[in-house]
Amino acid sequence: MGDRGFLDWPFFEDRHRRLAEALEAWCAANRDLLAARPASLEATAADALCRELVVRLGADGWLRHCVPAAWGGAGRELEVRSLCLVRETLARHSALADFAFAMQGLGSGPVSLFGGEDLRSRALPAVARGERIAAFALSEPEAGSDVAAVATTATRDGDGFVIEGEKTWISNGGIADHYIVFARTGEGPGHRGLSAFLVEADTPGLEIAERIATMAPHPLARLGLRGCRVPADRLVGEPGQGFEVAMATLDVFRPTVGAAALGMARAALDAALVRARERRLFGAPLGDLQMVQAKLADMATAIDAAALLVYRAAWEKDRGTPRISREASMAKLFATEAAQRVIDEAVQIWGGLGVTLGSRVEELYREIRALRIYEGASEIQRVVIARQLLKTAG
Ligand code: COS
Repeated sequence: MGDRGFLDWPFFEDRHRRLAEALEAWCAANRDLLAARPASLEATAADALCRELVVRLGADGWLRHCVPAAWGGAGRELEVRSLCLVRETLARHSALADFAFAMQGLGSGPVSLFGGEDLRSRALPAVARGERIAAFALSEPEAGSDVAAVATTATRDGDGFVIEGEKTWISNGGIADHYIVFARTGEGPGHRGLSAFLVEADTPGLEIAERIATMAPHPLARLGLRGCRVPADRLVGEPGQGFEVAMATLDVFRPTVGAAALGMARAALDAALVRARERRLFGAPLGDLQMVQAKLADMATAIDAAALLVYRAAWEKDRGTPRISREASMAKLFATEAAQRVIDEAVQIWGGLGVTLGSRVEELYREIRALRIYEGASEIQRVVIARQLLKTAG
């Protein structure tokens, strides 16, 4: 199971340790579900498994960590340490289980953080039970990293809004029951003129224009929004508050991406240690070679450093710091980049078997890659960190 010593760190309380232990036991009891993989690299290959994971994670109470207690959740507020522990643990066993969990959080986070009472009651309890699949629709063909450039429009029309535009690389696209859509409402220029809406998947005018296949299959799509009419009560937050809704949601969820990377890196180190002890080379275990020892030492050090940054960011948010953009960006940047290197070294230690399709480290090698891109590419995290440094230095 690898090193669990980090749970003794002062970032955690006993309830976090109990959570990690209980989820580990659940993972052991659900080994077959977590070992299941999509049958192919087709764009829709992961849909059925993803749906099943949402149902099971919901039925067994894990999705309660994605919403606040007043709407069927576990904690009074979204608790970043719990989100991180769940993502780290699930990702160590199954990237798709982690994905299914994470999207319930990201795709409902704007409603938890900014939604009115009615919207929260409409969406959150069902998300927590795994009866409503959630999605976060921010990126567009010409606006992924530059959120202020969102071109999709939402125009006032009577007592509602009409949305026109296109969204792409939308996780859970094709299987979601609702999408949190960010669109331009024009209260001001650039980032000052965006708003967020909860759009039900069956709203006329919302179409799945294309399903997108990736190197590590999960449900993903391009959406068309053509004359898509939504009532005004589906606004998440105030008109013109959309940029802040997106950024504040990402502040909560970026550390959790780091946590997922951490889980995958731990899985890779565990696999590398098995190989280093069992494989014999030049008449001795592979792990007797100093070059292999150096790799293992660097992998373990990177994992601890990533864990410190991830749980520092989570703890900082949980103790009430309103903006943790710098800490969240550092956690995501470092943990995802480190995990990529750790997994690459695990592939190297496994040699030919490491690149053989279907081996655990080959799978991790494909699965980690997107984490350096989604929810803000590594380059964007560096922008956030550097801007804050320059601002505070001034
Ligand atoms: N919480 C609340 N407000 C925030 C915020 C946060 N975390 N981050 C920024 N803001 C506010 C700023 O304070 C600023 O407010 P004022 O207008 O009052 O000054 C405003 O939002 C604009 O901020 P900024 O000037 O930093 O905006 P930019 O347009 O320069 O964009 C980046 C900043 C690039 C960091 C942002 O667009 C970003 O994070 N991009 C990546 C998005 C992403 O993750 N995409 C992937 C899609 S989701 S899978």
